[in-house]
Amino acid sequence: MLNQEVAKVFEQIADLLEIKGEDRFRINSYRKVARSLESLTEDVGELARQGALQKIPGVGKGTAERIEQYLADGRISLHEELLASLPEGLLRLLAIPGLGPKKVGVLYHELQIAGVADLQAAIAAGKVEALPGFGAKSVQKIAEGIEFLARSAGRTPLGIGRMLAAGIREKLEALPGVKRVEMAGSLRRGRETVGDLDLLCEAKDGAAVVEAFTKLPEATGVRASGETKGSILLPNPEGGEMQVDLRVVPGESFGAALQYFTGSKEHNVRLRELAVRKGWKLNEYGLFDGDKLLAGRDEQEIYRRLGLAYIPPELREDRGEIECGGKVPGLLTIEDIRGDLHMHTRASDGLCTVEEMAAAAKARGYEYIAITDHSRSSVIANGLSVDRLHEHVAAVRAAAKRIKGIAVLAGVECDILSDGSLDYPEEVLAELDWVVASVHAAQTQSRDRLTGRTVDAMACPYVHVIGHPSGRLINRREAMDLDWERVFEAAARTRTALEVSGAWQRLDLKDVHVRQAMEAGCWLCVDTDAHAIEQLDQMPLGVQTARRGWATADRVVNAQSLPALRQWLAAG
Ligand code: DGT
Ligand code: CA
Ligand code: CA
Ligand code: ZN
Repeated sequence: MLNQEVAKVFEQIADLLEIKGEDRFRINSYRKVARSLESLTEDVGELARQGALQKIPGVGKGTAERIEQYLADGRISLHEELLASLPEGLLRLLAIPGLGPKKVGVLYHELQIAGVADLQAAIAAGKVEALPGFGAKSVQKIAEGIEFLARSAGRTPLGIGRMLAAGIREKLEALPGVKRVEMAGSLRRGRETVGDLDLLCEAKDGAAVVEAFTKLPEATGVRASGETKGSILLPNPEGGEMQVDLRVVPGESFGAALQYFTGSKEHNVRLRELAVRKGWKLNEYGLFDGDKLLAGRDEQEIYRRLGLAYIPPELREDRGEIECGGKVPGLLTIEDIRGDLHMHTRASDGLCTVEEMAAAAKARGYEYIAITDHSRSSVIANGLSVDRLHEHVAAVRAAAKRIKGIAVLAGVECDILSDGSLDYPEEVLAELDWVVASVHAAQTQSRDRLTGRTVDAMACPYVHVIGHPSGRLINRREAMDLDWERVFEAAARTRTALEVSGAWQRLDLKDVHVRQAMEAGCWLCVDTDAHAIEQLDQMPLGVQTARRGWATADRVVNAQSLPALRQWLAAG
């Protein structure tokens, strides 16, 4: 479906019109179309074929023609005209947290600012502060936003990296003579962002594989091409290009190469030291005693010969995994996951029905799910009033009775309001099977207030888990400034689980916070926050993040059987 793609173009048209200072009505009409397309469940292409585009809320004759143009040519003239009429750098300004199209327009018209460098110079010269609608505080935020962007520059969220790598991997696997293809590097370790994509291929004729690799139609450039390695560039949906490194090795050294190219560099340094201490040598071809190959075909064998248990890729960061001999008993695996306890339906901002979500979860082998739509204060997410919540809960319970083979818990994702109170009274929350409490607004309060809000929410006996506890969006929005020690202490004391969201934009808690939460004795809940059935497949991202924080299955609520989960709930 092209729905999201077309929605993005309309969103950008609205942004560009707003930068130009066009009238509000026109800007809003394009934004409305973008919103409708985002939440549309039918395929926009299908609607166009039926001549039914004008059924989409906000779409009139002119807009329908623009959508048709996009479907036919992959472009919209108005969009291209707007892009051509403004400096390219203005769009990059929009990515800065704290800067919207309206402010970008003011910067452009008043100070002729056309890109990030201009903006930095103008801030340094004190010119931005003096503009109407800016002020010292908002300029400070913008300056921090620029720094934040610079720090994340060049790294891409893991979820996007995995998607791109999976596409290339599939094509390589189909080539003649290719035995297998594995992901390596930060991608395999499950780091939250990746700098490039590393793939390793087993084949005899390296040159032929590399040649086919460099000729892939999606490659927009070739960085290197040789007998055993090649490097290409792919268009990155996050902007710019993404480098993919491929190495081709024979079977007898595949395990050694996989170990070497998985990294991390720091982990590998420690491993080589262990080898040297035994008088051996470790490199990408194998583990050697003089000329004698001790291990090379099999990655596990390398760890075994070095006197270690097999160290899972997620732990290979030199964060103590070597010291403990590679043993983390009970480390969470994807097979441990029994259910998904955070997802949305059409009742709020999801795209599917309760039945569709339940059937999809059942197909994924789950024992249970919780339906957790938004609460009333999340207005843009179509949050539920108390009356609508009651109706929805009745509908979820009725659906749960009809659907066999999976338990469906009636839950909610309840906003933690700016004063630390919850978006529903306690007696309403008490009726639900499962309550996720999340901060969705006022995320820039002081550390003390933000921490207090989260801690207050955990004190409510009907709150089972804190959703995306840090509120960060990878490469987009910084985490809230929380006193994590206080958060973990309260979570452990009140037995409130902390979410490890597998949603690719979030991965929240992040790995190091998972580790601290584990040390503090907290419970975790690894879930997906799915807004559509395909997003249930983000669970491995959450599991990898939890593993990077050394999470064990015995402390993950949704790694418990349904009876054990019910006991956990009953224990209060
Ligand atoms: P990234 O791409 O920045 O997200 O991080 P990585 O870990 O994927 O790093 P990358 O792509 O530069 O290299 C992949 C792995 O290959 C790395 O984790 C360890 C190994 N490697 C690469 N270059 C070196 C090196 O110069 N020395 C050592 N010991 N290992 C290296
Ligand atoms: Ca890499
Ligand atoms: Ca690389
Ligand atoms: Zn949610």
